[in-house]
Amino acid sequence: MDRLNHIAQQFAGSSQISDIRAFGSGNINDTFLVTVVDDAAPHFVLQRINTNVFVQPALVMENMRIVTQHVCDKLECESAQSARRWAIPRVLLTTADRVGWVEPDGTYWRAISFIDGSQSIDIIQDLAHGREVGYALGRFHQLISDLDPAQLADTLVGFHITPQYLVDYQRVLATATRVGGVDVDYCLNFVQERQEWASVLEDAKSDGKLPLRPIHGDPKVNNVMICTTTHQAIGAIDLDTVKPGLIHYDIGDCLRSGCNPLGEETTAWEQVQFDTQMCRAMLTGYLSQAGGFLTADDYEYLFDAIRLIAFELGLRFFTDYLAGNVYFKVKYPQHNLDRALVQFQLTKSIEAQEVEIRSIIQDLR
Ligand code: GN1
Ligand code: MG
Repeated sequence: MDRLNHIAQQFAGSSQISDIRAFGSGNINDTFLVTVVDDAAPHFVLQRINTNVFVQPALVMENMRIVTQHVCDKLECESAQSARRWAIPRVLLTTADRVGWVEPDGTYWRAISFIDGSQSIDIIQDLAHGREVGYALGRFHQLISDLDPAQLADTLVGFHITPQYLVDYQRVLATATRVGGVDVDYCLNFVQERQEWASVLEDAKSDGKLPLRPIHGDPKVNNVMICTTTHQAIGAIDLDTVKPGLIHYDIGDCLRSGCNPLGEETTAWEQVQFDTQMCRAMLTGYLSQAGGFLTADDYEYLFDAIRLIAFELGLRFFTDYLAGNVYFKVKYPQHNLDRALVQFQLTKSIEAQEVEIRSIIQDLR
């Protein structure tokens, strides 16, 4: 705790720290909420960046700076017309004016502001919450839609490139020792049956149908901050994965997270279903903001995006299980296998409801 206190103090400046506690449910970084004696900004978020995943944390911070600056400038111009509050976390500097703090053991720490009066919710609550989460992604995309993606570094090479995850999977599988058992066999078959189709978005990208744009990268339900009084979405957090990509990764990720009412951590995987009513609510919220810049091709690939990102996350969890849990944090040895089963069941449910999901997309166009 002394050490944590010492690290937090680098970002707290002259404010006195009154509390530090573990915060959120991230699978990669370690996150803490720091409370300080300061009426104007009583909290901030302190994070240890997992440098096994983000090998160049300084570039992550640089992307974050570019995006937050762009959004702040735009919000300032818009503030007269916009009735709704929208906030973006600010990068806090150390007392030496740096964006990060490196400990003697090499760990990399950074701090960002906490959006006051808001909360992060892990599991979707109701249709109104779904619409807000969709709205938040649309608002975020709209705010960065005029930012040149070439300004952003690729801080996580291969992120959301499904064919690359398949290559990694085959490599891990070739030497895996954890093969065997009903669940593993099920997952092996599940992946096998979908290998051919898994390049659908990357093929559309190569064919020039889907352009690279700046994306969030991880717009799951709990990365949308909800106002504690109005219950409206007031910001998108976790900007580590902001980089050039396909907005389809984001849309797929947001929906696979929000349209699974049991949540991604459930152990009742056989009961997992994709909720199409929620899908309609989330897309309605999304398109209210982003509809203006989606092309006909963008719409054409929405269904595939929803199906693919659920499948891809299942594949990533399964691969990590086979590799011995080296990427995602786990609470028990089978955790990543259970998570994979959830995402594969969700994929199956999306596939079974293809006609309905496509007609929702058609309706909202
Ligand atoms: C990871 O760390 P967290 O929870 O914000 C992962 C996402 C997954 C998510 C699943 C950089 O995000 O891609 O969708 O877990 N982030 C990275 O919960 O791999
Ligand atoms: Mg994240």
